[in-house]
Amino acid sequence: MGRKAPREDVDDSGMEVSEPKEWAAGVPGVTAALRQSYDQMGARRTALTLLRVNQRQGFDCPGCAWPEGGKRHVAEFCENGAKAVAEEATTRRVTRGFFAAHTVDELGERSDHWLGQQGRLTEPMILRPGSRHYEPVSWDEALGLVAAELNRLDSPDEAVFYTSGRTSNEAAFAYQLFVREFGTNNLPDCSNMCHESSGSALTETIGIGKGSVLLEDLHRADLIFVVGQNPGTNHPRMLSALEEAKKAGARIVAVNPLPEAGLMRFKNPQKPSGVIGHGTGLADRFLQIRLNGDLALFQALNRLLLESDAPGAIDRGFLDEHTAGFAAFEEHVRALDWDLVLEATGLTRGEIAATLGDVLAAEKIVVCWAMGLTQHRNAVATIREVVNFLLLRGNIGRPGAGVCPVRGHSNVQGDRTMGIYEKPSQAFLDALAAEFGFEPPREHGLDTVDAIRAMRDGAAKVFFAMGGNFVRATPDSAVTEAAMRNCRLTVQVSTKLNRSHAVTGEQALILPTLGRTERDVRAGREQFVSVEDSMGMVHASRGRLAPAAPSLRSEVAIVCDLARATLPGSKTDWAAMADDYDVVRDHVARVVPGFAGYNARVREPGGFTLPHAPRDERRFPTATGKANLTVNPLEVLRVPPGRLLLQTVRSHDQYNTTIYGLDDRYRGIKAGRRVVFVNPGDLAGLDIADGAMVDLVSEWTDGTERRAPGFRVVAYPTARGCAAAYFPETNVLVPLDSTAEVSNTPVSKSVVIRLEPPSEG
Ligand SMILES: Nc1nc2c(c(=O)[nH]1)N[C@H]1C(S)=C(S)[C@@H](COP(=O)(O)OP(=O)(O)OC[C@H]3O[C@@H](n4cnc5c(=O)[nH]c(N)nc54)[C@H](O)[C@@H]3O)O[C@H]1N2
Ligand SMILES: Nc1nc2c(c(=O)[nH]1)N[C@H]1C(S)=C(S)[C@@H](COP(=O)(O)OP(=O)(O)OC[C@H]3O[C@@H](n4cnc5c(=O)[nH]c(N)nc54)[C@H](O)[C@@H]3O)O[C@H]1N2
Ligand SMILES: [Mo]
Repeated sequence: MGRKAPREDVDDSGMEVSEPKEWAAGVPGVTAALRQSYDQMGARRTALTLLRVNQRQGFDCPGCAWPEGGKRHVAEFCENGAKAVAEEATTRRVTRGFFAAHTVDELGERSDHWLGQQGRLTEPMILRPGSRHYEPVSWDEALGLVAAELNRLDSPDEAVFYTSGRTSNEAAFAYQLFVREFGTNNLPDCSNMCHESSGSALTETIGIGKGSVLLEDLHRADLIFVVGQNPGTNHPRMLSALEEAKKAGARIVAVNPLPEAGLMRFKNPQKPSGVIGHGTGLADRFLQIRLNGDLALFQALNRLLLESDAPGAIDRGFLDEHTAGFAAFEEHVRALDWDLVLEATGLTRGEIAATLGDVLAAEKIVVCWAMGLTQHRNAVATIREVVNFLLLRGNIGRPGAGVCPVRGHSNVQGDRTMGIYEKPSQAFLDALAAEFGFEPPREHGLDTVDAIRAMRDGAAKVFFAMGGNFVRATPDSAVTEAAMRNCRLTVQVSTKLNRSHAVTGEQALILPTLGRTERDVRAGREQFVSVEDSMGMVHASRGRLAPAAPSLRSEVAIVCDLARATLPGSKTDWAAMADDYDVVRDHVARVVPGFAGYNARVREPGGFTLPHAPRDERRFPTATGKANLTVNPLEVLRVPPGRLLLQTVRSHDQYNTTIYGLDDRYRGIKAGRRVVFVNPGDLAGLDIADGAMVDLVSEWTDGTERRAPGFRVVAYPTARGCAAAYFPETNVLVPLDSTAEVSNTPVSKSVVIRLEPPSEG
């Protein structure tokens, strides 16, 4: 198994642009995945590893949080899952020699792609004050330093503990316990930038911040809305579920400014017909909505439902028995202004009326959504309106119907369940206090945006990250980077090199950890971890590969070892937890509702499903004891003349800030990432040619401007007035203060920009 040299850093000079594709997956998907896997790990390891993904005795795919389903195919993975695995199972290594050869400043100048291509981190490294090179450090010294820096803070609230969503349940539970014993609720996580808006809206309206459907509900639905989501790239296995639903007679409505490939046509690589045939045309209706038009769309549908004289247009019995707030909701929606609806959505009345026809013909409706709904200023209001829409026809709490926020990171939902939350409930804290015999802090902690503000202002001095790539994933890159540099100590528990290792506090540590694919042996016994998918199913994950390097520690062990170093007086059995994850799970079973018998049930084939009161019993544990209909004012997001509304999206060749490659196959982009997709009609109006080079300049309400230089304009069939470009390159354009109401999520999907001639040669 030969070690492959990393590809050279690539510029965009060889970029090729062609027509976007109408179909997704099929043979080109499999070929692309295998090519990258061979490249990263050679043929034998590719075969061994990919066959273990999502199998009962294997590991959970680190790609997305889409559930596995009952019958598993021999190869239960998708192109992008395979890329996620290859990225972790790569045979390339970052050694002490690498750090001796590159200063941190040099690393800071490299692209995200290049950094990721260097391979797996292999030993703890330290950047000492004043030094420009990381050097090796022992685990004891590294953890001792973190403990010393934490203990010299004036208050535990001067430390921030971030989590990305790959962390297992066991590691997450131990981590939040350590942080709370230390004395703070400063537990921001990637969820703050992701589905926080969904959690906020759902908790208020149905009493639990999670989706209410299982995989079989999707299979049984009559009508499925896929709103603000690009499953062909980001949740490819969801396409199989949609295909199955269609075969059973479901209609699918795609709501998106972009005609995303997987929704238009899908070739299932797991089936012979998908490999050679024409595939399934998934979406029956495509509503090419303007960015941020969804609140208006669902409010319009709700008004039409209230006005309809079709029998059973709304479910009176359900509304009377199970909901609160109908009168105020009805009054508000009946006064809806159609002109505003058409302006906000960019759709015609005919399109909306036809969609109402789909709705009236459907007994069971599921609405699926992702970042296209959650990352707007009024995201929470929009999702509340989606809930109104479902409640009107009793579409929550019965088979084949419900809300389906499709999560991102493979265990982002489980991390929250385990207590990774800056606003924990008092009941959760009471349970922790009872189990572990300490008084946890009760005040709310900092979320991601507030943590950046605190570091910027010197109110937080130690930053600790359990995974992720904080400086790249967060908005307002220049502000965030300055905030990180303002810290006394920044610590990254990571598998791969990224920009957060190069933009550091006065001192910095890299603590290398095992990934999902690797065998985890503690005290001579093989351990396994567990995760919760997007539908509340909890199951075990066992790595099989030999660890990337002998000195890697598991996340559970790192947390427990750090806790012992930091909290000498702790009564918690940290050493026992580190050596036997069953001990962690026994604690979880007594603290977290729904986990009784955790150790036994997680060992059953397929794991177990967490309880969900609205789904299981049509019980809504909200403040009113009922499902809440809400009033959501409609404001149209108006853009000044000559400006566009920019959304920042993922290409087909990236996982958040990890850039696998430089192609976006479905959108017709090859060998480049600095592109901006604009409607040809808008380009004509702006007098800018397809292929021109421009700077993107964002304009914020306080008069400040931000610039991302050097993008190639691509004429593209996006909705009028709307542009799209890839993150993280465009994060520099998103102002830190531009966040969603209630959820405080950065507004990454509606940034007002203008296109300017390039400032640099
Ligand atoms: N391969 C791969 N898989 C991933 C990820 C990855 O980066 N790569 N990331 C993971 C994570 S953490 C997450 S959160 C998910 C993200 O999954 P997605 O939410 O699918 O990711 P985005 O690329 O942000 O795509 C947003 C989609 O919403 C549409 N959209 C944007 N604004 C609006 C709007 O105002 N209204 C409507 N109706 N549509 C809109 C965009 O055109 C696009 O299709 O994927 C997860 N899975
Ligand atoms: N403009 C804009 N910004 C966005 C978004 C957007 O749509 N637009 N999306 C937002 C969303 S939805 C999300 S979820 C965030 C993502 O934010 P993050 O979760 O912080 O970012 P990732 O890029 O997923 O993190 C990648 C890094 O995680 C580490 N890693 C990978 N696997 C493991 C593991 O098993 N253990 C540990 N300890 N480390 C590991 C590797 O070192 C890798 O470099 O970004 C957000 N930022
Ligand atoms: Mo996410």
